[in-house]
Amino acid sequence: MNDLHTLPKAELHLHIEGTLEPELAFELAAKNGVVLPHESVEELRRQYDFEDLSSFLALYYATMAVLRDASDFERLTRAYLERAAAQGLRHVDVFFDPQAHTVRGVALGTVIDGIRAALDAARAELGLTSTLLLCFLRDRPAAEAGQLFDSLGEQLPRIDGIGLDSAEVGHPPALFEEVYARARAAGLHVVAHAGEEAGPEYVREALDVLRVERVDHGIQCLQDPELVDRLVAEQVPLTVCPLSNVRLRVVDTLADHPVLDMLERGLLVTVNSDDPAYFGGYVGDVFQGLRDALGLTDEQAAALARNSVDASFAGTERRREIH
Ligand code: ES4
Ligand code: ZN
Repeated sequence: MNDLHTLPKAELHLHIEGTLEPELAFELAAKNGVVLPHESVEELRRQYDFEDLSSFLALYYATMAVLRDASDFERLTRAYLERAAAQGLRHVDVFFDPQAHTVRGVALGTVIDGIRAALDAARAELGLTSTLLLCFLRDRPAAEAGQLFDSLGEQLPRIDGIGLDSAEVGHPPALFEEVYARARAAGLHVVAHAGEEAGPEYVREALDVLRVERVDHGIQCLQDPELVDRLVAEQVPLTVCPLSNVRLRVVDTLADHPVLDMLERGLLVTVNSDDPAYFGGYVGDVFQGLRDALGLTDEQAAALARNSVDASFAGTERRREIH
């Protein structure tokens, strides 16, 4: 059997703030004089028993309050990249949530300086390439997303694309049509979360209105056979996150997860960790979990790894190099 941790692969759905392990959270809280509403690392970990997406998001936004200066973002990102490289990751498209930091007084430049420093170092030291994707929070006003995009200025060339995340139901993709059009006109990559908790109509809107290149999650497409046919025909990459789906109770158990059926059905599926510090594992652990729970074969593992590289924003040359 193949060693899943050495299979060359890419990660396409990873929120850098979701890589904040409790140990680092407490260390940064002490450094920055931030009080976490938990007694200890163990008590914080005990909170990781989520009901749904919004119960997770509440803890995710509260805990990231320990991130204050550029060195905090750099440490966070470095720690993730080291784990990623150790599990066979050769490229990663990294999401970050600027509004979750600017609303608490941390400047956008500070956030990007820290993350970028770590991404650049990983390229040189670990041979791990990356892109940086700015996510708009869909449960905040679309006008705020537009203002954020306008305010990018000298930061614009430091990002590679945009995404859309946070609480999905009631915040459909079409609300963000204008800012997506501007991002596309600026030559940025465009992706969006759709079909995680909300239905197939959100996936259609992301494709037709936002004109995304990939759909993040997308698993609710399975409710709509016509949409599945379209996603197969157009080979739209889906960044599926099996451990996330189980922890947020979108799917009952890993053994019930449809990801391998989706692969066999001809969908361009990739597997990803989403928020690995919160959901029980990094990408290598996701592959291992699928082997243990669903009997992932070597051929399926190779197909998922190949898809992840093909659907990444690594660029033609780099994709060829990784294969
Ligand atoms: C997220 Cl799992 C998930 N879904 C939507 N938005 C998010 N932000 C961070 N993790
Ligand atoms: Zn996500």
